Amino acid sequence: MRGTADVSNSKFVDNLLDYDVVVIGAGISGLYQLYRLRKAGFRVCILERGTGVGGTWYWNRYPGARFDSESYSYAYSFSDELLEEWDWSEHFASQPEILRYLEYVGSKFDLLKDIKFGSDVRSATYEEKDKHWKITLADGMAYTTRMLVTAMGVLSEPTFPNIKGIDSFQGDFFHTARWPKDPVTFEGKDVAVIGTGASGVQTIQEISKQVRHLTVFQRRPNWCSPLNNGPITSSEMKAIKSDYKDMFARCAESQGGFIWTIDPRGTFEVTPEERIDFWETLYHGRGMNIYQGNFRDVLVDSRANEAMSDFMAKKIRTRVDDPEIADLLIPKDHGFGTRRVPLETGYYETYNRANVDLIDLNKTPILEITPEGILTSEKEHKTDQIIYATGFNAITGSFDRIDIRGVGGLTLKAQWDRKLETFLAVQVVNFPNFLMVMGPQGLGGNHPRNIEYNVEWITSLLEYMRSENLSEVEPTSEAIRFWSNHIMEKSAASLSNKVDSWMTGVNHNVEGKDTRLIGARYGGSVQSYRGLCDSVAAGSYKEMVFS
Ligand code: N01
Repeated sequence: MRGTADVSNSKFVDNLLDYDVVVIGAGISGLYQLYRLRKAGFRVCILERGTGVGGTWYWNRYPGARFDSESYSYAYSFSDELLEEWDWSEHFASQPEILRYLEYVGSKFDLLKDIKFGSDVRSATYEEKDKHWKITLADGMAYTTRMLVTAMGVLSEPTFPNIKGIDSFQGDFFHTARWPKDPVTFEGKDVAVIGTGASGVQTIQEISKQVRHLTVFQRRPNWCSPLNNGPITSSEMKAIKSDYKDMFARCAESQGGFIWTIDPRGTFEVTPEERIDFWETLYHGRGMNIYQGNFRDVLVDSRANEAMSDFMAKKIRTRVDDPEIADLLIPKDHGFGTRRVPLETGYYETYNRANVDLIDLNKTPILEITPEGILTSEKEHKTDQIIYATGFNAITGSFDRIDIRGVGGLTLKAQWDRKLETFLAVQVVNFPNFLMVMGPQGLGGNHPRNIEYNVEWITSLLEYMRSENLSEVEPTSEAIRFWSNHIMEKSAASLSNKVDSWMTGVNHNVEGKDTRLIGARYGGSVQSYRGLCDSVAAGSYKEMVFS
């Protein structure tokens, strides 16, 4: 225990504090965390930087933004009433529909009254003597709270490329993750897009139909696979509703929390004809089945991965008319599924359009952004607008922008710069009463499924502390070591750990993030993660120190 073990006098609820719990972020995580904690009787509020709910789906309102997991599997499951009331219009809902859904959730559960919008949290300091957090906003407002829960998302700090002259551009420019609320007009415009990750792909395929001319600046192509979206008829929605219970159970049993389950067969355990037939079925099936429902060895065995990548390369060649352009769109530096697979609708055919050009930045790198466009080593590409689809300071970026100080004034950034370590992706040593929904070293996969689990686990911990009259919690160093080792074991086999991507913590636009961070995410299955978290709770949290 830290300090005086005056357990008998300490109470979780301290009326001198503004809150029992402050949650940062009103996205899918924060909204549910607020709902749960309020239901459990805690004094809780959300501090949210935006002016509305939605988090990811509030900020990423770029053209073409939509779910690429099935809408019904990627929404909340906690309320039967909500499941019954809400009808999805498409298998993969677009951003406006998703935002409407989250706004509906906010109103239905009367959450808005406890959300302080426009709250840009700049610092959070743990005041050891009083065992509470002091949180300060950009406008100078300050709050005190016993517990601080971050619900800030894994991908919420957008990054612009560090290219010379970026501020000199005189036209309109946008980042996909900071898209304006007012409509942007593309008609009659020459537009440049930098970045070909999942956001770039969705944007490019959408706006290519509207712009006068589109120039795509590609550094590394990704393996994209068809989304195969479609409307949901009322009878389909009825069937989906009647299957919700089983569907969520299937998600909980899958590797990543998706409705797709990895096929137990090995790639070379079937005949070549069966293999191709299977891949054809996946390619023409919906969403992530090709990524999450493929042969068991595709993401862990190089030979299997190469065969799958060859299949995907052939698909690109058949869909893109110009063989040289097709070749540019085929990844050479990584195999299928080792970086996040963007899901597309006519993306490859975009490059058959007369108004679209693809620039290979490996051959002709960008030298600078000029007032009128983008200067590569070959020429200046004049343009009216630039769209940066250049990704995020992922995983730790949302923490880095806040001055978070734990025991002895140590900053979280300094601690994580030395070594990224957490316990169960929820807690950090030296940072008492600090809890994270979907923190670093946590599960990727189907976020809403994992968010709901995380939120419920955190709520149970706080209820336990209240019932035991405990006012402070922190993980032990042994627990942290255990989790780090466990992360390494679980990630060892995955081919994606050998590849640079946001999932391995790499972002060349952010100082200090240019090397792979093995263990930034949990490589085990949903069951394995939940099993461990459940056993910690069942064992009365003996991996933590309380006071
Ligand atoms: O970001 P990214 P994103 N010069 O980091 C390029 C989720 N998501 O926003 O690959 C030139 O993947 C960079 O090039 P390279 C999903 O999990 C979900 O697209 O580093 N180019 C890359 O092409 C996804 O994985 C949905 O060589 C530069 C791109 O910018 C995650 O969000 C939709 C550059 C960044 O790609 C992130 O996706 C969208 C530079 N200086 C996203 N810097 C759903 O549908 C960067 N790039 C749910």
